[in-house]
Amino acid sequence: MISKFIDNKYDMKTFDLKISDGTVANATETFHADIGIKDGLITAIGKNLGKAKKVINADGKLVLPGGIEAHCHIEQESSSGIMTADDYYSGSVSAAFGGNTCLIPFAAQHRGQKLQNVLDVYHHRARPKSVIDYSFHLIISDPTDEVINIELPAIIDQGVTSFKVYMTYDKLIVNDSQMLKIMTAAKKLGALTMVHAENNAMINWMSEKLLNSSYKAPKYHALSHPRAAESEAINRAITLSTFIDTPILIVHVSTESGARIIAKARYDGHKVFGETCPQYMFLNAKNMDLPEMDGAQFCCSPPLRDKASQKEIWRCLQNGTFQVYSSDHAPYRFDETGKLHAGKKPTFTKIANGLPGIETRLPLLFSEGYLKKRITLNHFVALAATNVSKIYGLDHRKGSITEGKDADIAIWNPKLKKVITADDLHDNMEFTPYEGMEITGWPEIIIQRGNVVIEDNILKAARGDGEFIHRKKIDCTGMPGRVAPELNSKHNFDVKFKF
Ligand code: DUC
Ligand code: ZN
Ligand code: ZN
Repeated sequence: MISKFIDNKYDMKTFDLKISDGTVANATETFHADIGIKDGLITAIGKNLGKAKKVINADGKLVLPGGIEAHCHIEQESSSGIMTADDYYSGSVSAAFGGNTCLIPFAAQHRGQKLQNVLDVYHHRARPKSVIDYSFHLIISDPTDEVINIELPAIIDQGVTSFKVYMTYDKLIVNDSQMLKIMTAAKKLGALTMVHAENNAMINWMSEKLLNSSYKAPKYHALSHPRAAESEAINRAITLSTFIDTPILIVHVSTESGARIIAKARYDGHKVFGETCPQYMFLNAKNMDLPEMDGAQFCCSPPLRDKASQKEIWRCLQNGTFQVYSSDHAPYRFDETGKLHAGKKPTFTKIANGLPGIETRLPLLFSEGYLKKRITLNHFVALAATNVSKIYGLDHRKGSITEGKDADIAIWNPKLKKVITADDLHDNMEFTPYEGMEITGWPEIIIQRGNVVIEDNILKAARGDGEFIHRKKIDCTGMPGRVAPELNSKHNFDVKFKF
């Protein structure tokens, strides 16, 4: 029962922790209250709550749900065998300093691998190291019958209820028939298919043309992944998923044309979600026009676009086309372990793809989105945590400041100004694409299940304090979807398809 504003109700109880006098915000409301925490849970929200073993005074601060980072690559081997620079310790510490209390990185299947072995490896990597809670999305690159019909259901039963597929990259790509097979399984099992949507043939065609004319520098990576490659693939992925009426989430959308396809599908009632990332809002391809190999630091896929695209992506975040805002933290250092793994001067096709950003995701949005009045504080919270908790089946535990939920809280100082610099960040990278940006508003105190993770700029949590969170199946209640007439026995001569 909500006890907000009920005075003295909790006088007789002693909380483990009380956060007093803060301005609390959820995705739907903002109010002034104290929060009482006991046994890792939020047990009271109100005034004059009574005693606590520890009290944090949040006067003048914003008390928000801990962020949930739903797209990041941590201690993951790429398909070319390069390991990301962050393991579950540095990745989770950096996430926590950026206002997060939960992560959902990828557990990547490479061809020939059994899903259970893949998941076990990632549990083994995360369990002893993560300082905050975590789940995983699978990456499926080898959808054999065995994988889809036998291995995948077992993984979903273990609370890993989403997976990513790629429409590009030679060692990851799944074709349309495989997509249909995977999506049909997702429909049956209550899982969510996440899609990296770029047309592989268009990328290869452009890359060949550029290289044949000796355009090899990092900045040409941006040209080699045309906007139309993204929109074509988004259209195809959504067409396949809506044909069989199964939920789909298009990750890291960088184009207006792609966003429009998502918006139209949502307007039509389909179970379609969209995600974008800070790099498409704060950076553009001009950042790549640097001497020598320096532009490699900005190579990511889909690539950075232009200023006009930035504006459109902001608009689509504001208007709800994108429900998810993630960092896509893919940390590859600017050396032979990462960006330059294929030599000192590789062509743009051989540069590791991805940008770091797990610690800057929320401060960037807070400063440039909320404080500059592009979005409300409640929308900030929705994008930081609540939407992800609902879409990915975490809302029984996380995503809002509500009695009964995990006491995962980030206390923000809305007045603190700091210039972003790689030296101050806690990931294992030596650069940040946001170097030199002045940001107002930073998280100062991070609390996970009632325990202080960060206070006074000091990490208080230990390796392994984070726990694996079993996620629920995907709930698309309220998204009507449509069964294709050919699959609907009322319209198809009574053919009954067995999925
Ligand atoms: N896709 C991602 O999701 N991250 C990094 C690179 C990529 O292709
Ligand atoms: Zn991707
Ligand atoms: Zn990614």
